[in-house]
Amino acid sequence: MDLFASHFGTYEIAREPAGPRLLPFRHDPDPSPLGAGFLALADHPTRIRQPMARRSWLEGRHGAAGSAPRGDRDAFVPLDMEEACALAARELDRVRKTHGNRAIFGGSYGWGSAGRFHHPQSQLKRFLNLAGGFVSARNTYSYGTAKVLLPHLVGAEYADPGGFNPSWDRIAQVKPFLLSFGGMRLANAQVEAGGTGAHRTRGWIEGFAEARGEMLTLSPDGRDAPIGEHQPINAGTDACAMLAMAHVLLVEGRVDEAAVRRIGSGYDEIRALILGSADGIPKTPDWAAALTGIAAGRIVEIARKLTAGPALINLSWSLQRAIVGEQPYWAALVLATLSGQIGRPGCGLACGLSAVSSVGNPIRRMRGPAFSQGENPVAEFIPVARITEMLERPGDTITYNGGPLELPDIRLIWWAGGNPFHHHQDLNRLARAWQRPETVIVQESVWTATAQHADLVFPSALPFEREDIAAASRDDWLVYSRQVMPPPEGIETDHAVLTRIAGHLGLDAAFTGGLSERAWMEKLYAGYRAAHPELPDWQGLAETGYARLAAPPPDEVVQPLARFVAAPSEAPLSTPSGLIELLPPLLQRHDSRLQAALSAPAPSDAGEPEAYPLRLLSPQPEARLHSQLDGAPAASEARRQGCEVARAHPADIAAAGLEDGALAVIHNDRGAVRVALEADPRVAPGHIVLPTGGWYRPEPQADGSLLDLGGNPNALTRDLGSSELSQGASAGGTRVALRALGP
Ligand SMILES: Nc1nc2c(c(=O)[nH]1)N[C@H]1C(S)=C(S)[C@@H](COP(=O)(O)OP(=O)(O)OC[C@H]3O[C@@H](n4cnc5c(=O)[nH]c(N)nc54)[C@H](O)[C@@H]3O)O[C@H]1N2
Ligand SMILES: Nc1nc2c(c(=O)[nH]1)N[C@H]1C(S)=C(S)[C@@H](COP(=O)(O)OP(=O)(O)OC[C@H]3O[C@@H](n4cnc5c(=O)[nH]c(N)nc54)[C@H](O)[C@@H]3O)O[C@H]1N2
Ligand SMILES: [Mo]
Repeated sequence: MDLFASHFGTYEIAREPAGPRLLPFRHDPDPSPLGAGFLALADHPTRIRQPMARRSWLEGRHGAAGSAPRGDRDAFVPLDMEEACALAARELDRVRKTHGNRAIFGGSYGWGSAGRFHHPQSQLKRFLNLAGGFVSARNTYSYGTAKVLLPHLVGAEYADPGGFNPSWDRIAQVKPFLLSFGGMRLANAQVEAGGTGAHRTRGWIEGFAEARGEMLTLSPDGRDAPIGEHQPINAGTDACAMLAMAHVLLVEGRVDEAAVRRIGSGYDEIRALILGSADGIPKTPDWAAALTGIAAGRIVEIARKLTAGPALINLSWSLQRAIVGEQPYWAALVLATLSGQIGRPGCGLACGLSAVSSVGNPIRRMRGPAFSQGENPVAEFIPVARITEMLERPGDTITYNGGPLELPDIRLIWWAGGNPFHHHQDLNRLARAWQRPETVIVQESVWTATAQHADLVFPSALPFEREDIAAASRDDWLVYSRQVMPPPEGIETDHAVLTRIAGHLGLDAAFTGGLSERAWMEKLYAGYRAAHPELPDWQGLAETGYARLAAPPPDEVVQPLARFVAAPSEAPLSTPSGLIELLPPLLQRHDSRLQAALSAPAPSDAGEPEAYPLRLLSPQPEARLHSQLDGAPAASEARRQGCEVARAHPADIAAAGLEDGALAVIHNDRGAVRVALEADPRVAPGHIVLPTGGWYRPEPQADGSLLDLGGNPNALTRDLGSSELSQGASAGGTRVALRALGP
């Protein structure tokens, strides 16, 4: 079978006289319509068709008085491919010889290709490593805060997303009371890094409902609840609700103290904190009601359910993608521990059920090699979301995970397979800091805002214009992704472009290893076969088009943390105490913001001016993958009058003197964004929902301010870092106001 693999899943290629089409994969029970839209990009007007250079940079005038800043869209000139490659090689060589490889930033975060070989970040990093290395970026925008926090609470073995989650089949069996903070958006589960053969999340959730499982979603947006009941909560106040629930358990004698002390360290301190003997503020349901917007009686009722029978608390990843996003993850662990649910089958705590397709899926994982990046001789890194600070304050020191971290002095930025001018917070500030390096090189297929902010742009073949091996590291499928059509004349794969550039540095043989693209794929596949001998040989794979691992025998699926809870001294955690750290000393010592948040929990938007009445939510877009597929039909259909849609409660729209469907401006001190309004009673009053992915298009206004016509929420978000512990991405914790679109 001829298949195409994308982050939205697998598609069958129908080669028809009128041209190729992508059809749903017959083995996928819940295929996403979105990936089929990929082909619309083939000759889309946003396509980059040849190498381009920014004129003032080319003429050696970048930064000089009167020359256009990066981001000026009209300042590009076309280059011949070989000429552009020679230029890139010369510039890299100049920077490494003048400033050292520590002046090159190659973190290149982003969701490039689903394929293993053409994964653009891996391609770039292999090339840069051969050229002497680069400053890298650590962690993800997705889960960067939890990943740094969780090792302090439960040990490094549970740092990864879903590390201690029970699997969906266990949840289906046990049918716990499922209390979900942030909900489970089915649109999010359509996506998986590296793709999937079968979307199963909808099936699990609907099966849970049919079996009369009870799910309660606490979130500011009613659309987050796929089944069951929805309870509105103010964004950024989840930890307050959780501690108040813990308060109920403590004062009603629902906590088995001996059991908690057996598996947790710091119980007395936590108890003092919750009851208020530490700071004089008991974290009662009344205290939480004012902050969360949930009636005190309702908090009591929910808390009681957590000890009435089996219960599972789920946290969406969005909760930790916020200012002091450590707070709700920590509080949830405290609550799950006090309620006695940790380690019970199908119960306890879960992170990100439905965040992406794989989470909770009871499967064997396809293991195999990635395209080898080699070794990076440069040790310097930044936590991925500290990019603006890195550019603003070279040589300064920030705090990260309990220690100091010096920010490098970057002269050259090189990006392939990501869109920081979509994904980073406070884009107007990033745009200013981004002027500082001497050179920015970007490899892209389409004219994203990042490509527009580059000096040298290389066109890249799109994923359906090349072949690859796709296998999600958390999935049981492997797909031979075929070339649907060749790239347009003059456009090559990232690998081919980097091979040319490497040639100018004498590194091409080392870069390709003497192998063709096809030979690399066969080599990677051989690695998968070594890990899974039951996979067919290359010829067999070419015939079927895919391979899938058999399901694990049920007794092989263990409940994470069960062994530890059964015998903590025999199977200790890797924390200092060997137990769950309910209030680790490090968290309290090293960071004033986090310390404040842990000792006196407050909303994540604390510190934002009261003049901005609305909390901004910026969830993942339903009709796109971040900024990708913006040119496909689904994304255009989701816009109104060509504008991204923001949803708010009818009362908030009326309070701003506006109405449903109106074009409007969302604004604060950092920026302003043009949107079309949708009045939606499911959005809790005091919030506005603007999904990510709109193409940042700042337009100078008469008063000198910038209005983003593309509707990207990151023109408004605060770029503060979750805390000085994890320095994670902080989309949550931003306040905004609404006004009519000017005359
Ligand atoms: N406000 C706010 N901001 C957020 C979030 C949020 O919740 N709120 N979420 C954050 C999260 S979790 C994430 S993961 C990030 C996502 O941010 P990104 O991953 O940066 O977003 P994408 O739009 O997927 O960018 C991928 C880019 O790679 C390009 N590309 C794809 N394939 C290839 C290829 O083969 N070669 C090359 N050269 N390029 C390719 C695409 O055209 C696209 O422009 O956004 C973060 N930003
Ligand atoms: N279709 C589609 N799916 C995707 C992606 C995509 O771009 N498109 N991106 C993928 C990626 S990279 C990632 S990391 C995952 C992210 O997965 P998540 O982090 O789970 O997804 P989000 O959509 O950011 O947030 C989910 C919901 O959390 C709620 N929420 C936000 N803040 C708060 C809060 O403070 N409290 C509570 N209780 N609720 C809150 C919002 O209402 C939002 O709808 O999604 C993946 N799935
Ligand atoms: Mo993500």
